[in-house]
Amino acid sequence: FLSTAIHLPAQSYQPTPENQKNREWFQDAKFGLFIHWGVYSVLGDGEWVMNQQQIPLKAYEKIPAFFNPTEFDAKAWVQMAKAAGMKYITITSKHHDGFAMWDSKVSDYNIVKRTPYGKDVLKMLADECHKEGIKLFFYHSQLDWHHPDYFPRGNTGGSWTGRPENGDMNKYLDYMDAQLSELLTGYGEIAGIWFDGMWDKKDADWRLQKTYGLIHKLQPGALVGSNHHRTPYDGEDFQMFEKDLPGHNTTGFSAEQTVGALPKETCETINNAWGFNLKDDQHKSKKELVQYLVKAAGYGANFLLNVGPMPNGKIQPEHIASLQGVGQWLSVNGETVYGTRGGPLTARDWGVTTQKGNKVYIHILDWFDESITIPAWGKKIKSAKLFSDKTPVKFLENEYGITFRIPKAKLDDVDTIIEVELK
Ligand code: FHN
Repeated sequence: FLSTAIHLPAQSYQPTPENQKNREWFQDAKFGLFIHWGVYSVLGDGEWVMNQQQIPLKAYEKIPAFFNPTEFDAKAWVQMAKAAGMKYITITSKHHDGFAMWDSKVSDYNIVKRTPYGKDVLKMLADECHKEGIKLFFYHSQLDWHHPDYFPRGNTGGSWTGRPENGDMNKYLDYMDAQLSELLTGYGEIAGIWFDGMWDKKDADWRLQKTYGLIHKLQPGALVGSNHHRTPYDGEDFQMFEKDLPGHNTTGFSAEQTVGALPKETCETINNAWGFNLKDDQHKSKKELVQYLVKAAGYGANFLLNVGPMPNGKIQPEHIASLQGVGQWLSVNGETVYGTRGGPLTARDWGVTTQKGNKVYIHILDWFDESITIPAWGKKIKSAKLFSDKTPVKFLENEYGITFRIPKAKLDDVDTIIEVELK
């Protein structure tokens, strides 16, 4: 996975006005639902199960026959996302196992042809999203453990796979482009394509310009992003930081800073796994989720929060409950997150700032004292109050910074928000 390569892209791509408008929408939206769902869910051991349990291709191909998500209800998923305060959904159209979750015409290795369920879940979800004003992105894996021409396979190959040991990358990329064309022509407006997996073959020619050009030709407004852990390539519309606040690089991935300030997104999962994992009970608390969202906003990034639905099509009840908790918090405090941009102060140990017009929201996430002094940011303050109940907050500006005084009883364990109006 590791890559430290820095490349200087030739910036020839010019986003259309429609695309630029969508970039603004994206940055305002702040919160999205990430969904890892595929035939791997049947085994309840995450989306890497084929690789981690070393299941040969021929054996893995038997799994779709057991995938019958009769409880899948697109409406329930979309309502859950809305109740959580999420503005978009990013779902796995195809993960690394190569299985298409839609009615692909260029491969019968898909949900309609190979499962007893036999229905196109992406179509159902797209229709419901469009009806409900939720935007839909497709996560699409470039790495493919099924297509015979995907070779060599970097650190994910091996003789146990039972796959051919050679292949024509161009043929594979033609296939990938054909599948992307299906997704961008048969499912109405698509908000964007979220790529993942080119880290598997770092030195291959991925023909990115051809693929990105195709996407922008078919849907000029669609935002292209890729989880390649590198500086963005020409033709990308947003930058991803997997499991990392922008620039933090805590997971060992190279999260280089943006060249040319693209909108940013960070993704994290609600427990430890991306795809459904029976043994995973490391569920994040409402507080952790809210604070991650707020921190991301302070960094000017969206938060894409993942759930891995069960093979029956339902989402784990404990995840629904935490999402509802975040939604309740946002229904009260959303004004300090949605439509904001990263605030005038970069992140601090105690929290972050967000900004909208002449208002700055100081989010105190980790602080226990009655007064807090923060660095001044060059603009004079007109007024300060607690966002929660509008109680005026006393403040003092001097050469050491700005000191705010908040009665102890008003400190909120999740987020104490001071709303500051600038002069
Ligand atoms: O390998 C994948 C993983 O399964 C999952 O999809 C995450 C989501 O960001 N991305 C990958 C690794 O970078």
